[in-house]
Amino acid sequence: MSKVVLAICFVVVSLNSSYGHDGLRGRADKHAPAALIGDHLHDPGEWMVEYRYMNMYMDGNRAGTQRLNDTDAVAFGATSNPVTNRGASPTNMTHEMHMVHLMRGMTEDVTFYAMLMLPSITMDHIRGPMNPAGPGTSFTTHNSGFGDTTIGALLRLYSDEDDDLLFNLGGSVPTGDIFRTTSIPTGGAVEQPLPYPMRLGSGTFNARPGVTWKRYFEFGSFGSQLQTDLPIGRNYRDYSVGDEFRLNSWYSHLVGRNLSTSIRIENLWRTNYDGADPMTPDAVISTNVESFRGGYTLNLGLGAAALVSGHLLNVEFIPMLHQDLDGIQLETDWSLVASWSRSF
Ligand SMILES: [Cu+2]
Repeated sequence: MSKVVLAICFVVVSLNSSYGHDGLRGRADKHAPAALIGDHLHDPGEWMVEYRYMNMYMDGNRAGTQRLNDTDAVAFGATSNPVTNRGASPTNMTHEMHMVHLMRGMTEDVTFYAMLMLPSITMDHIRGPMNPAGPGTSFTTHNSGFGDTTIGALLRLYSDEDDDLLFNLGGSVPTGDIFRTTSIPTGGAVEQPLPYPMRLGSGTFNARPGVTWKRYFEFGSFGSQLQTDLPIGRNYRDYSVGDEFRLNSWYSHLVGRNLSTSIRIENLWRTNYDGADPMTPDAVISTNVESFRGGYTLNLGLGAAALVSGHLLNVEFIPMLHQDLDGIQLETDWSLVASWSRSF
């Protein structure tokens, strides 16, 4: 009799400790919606390779919650504190990012990961009243190359049959360039450094701790994640980018075992920059102003994921619902994230 009880206990314990590919964690909803990372572990010895593409589109300026057209954006800078947009105002921006994401399960409870970023940033502008190349004309600047590299470990805090609670011990390494110059804005008259949002990295080591909770049901899964991005100290240009806090909640609904759809709400808070790059005067353009970087954004995410013979395809469209920005900044209209991944 006691042997039977022992055998049953053994089976129950074995089932409970296999949080790997089978059962609830091997379906189309095994990863969070496409824009998120740090939500899942891998089995010991298992690798994951992912290619991910993001396109964020920003059109028009916003001061607080109020939208401003291009001429109003230039006019706003004449009386703002500090005065800005005398040289130019941004009018829209396309921020693309190619990402290569590697994960490897080290133990049952620890997965290492690294992510290489290749941003490609294009910004359109209108020239302001003090620009030697003539007010009211337009120009475009572009920057691309390596961004900052994300590395970290995901640690299991708690799991049972249908719950996972993970801690993200993550950070970033300043591999992205933060000081390139251009003479395009002034029509060749003056060489100036690219303003803050045109730069490829933060220039600092950043701590990126986060925590994720996921719960699996027969019909889908629910997840919630707090993720941060916190620069440590200042970079060699004597500034640091803002702190970032992202609070996400999502629900993924299984259409079949290999197909799911998701809905997500993201709260994003950013603080303003600290310090100042001495080569980026506030009066020239609003994207040079350290106190015009913070704000709050509420995003919606509408996603789908499909498992096709071991390949996971994950896509998400992210319209902005509400934005309240410090000073004047380009508003975010929408983002699109798509990824392919495979574990082996
Ligand atoms: Cu993975």
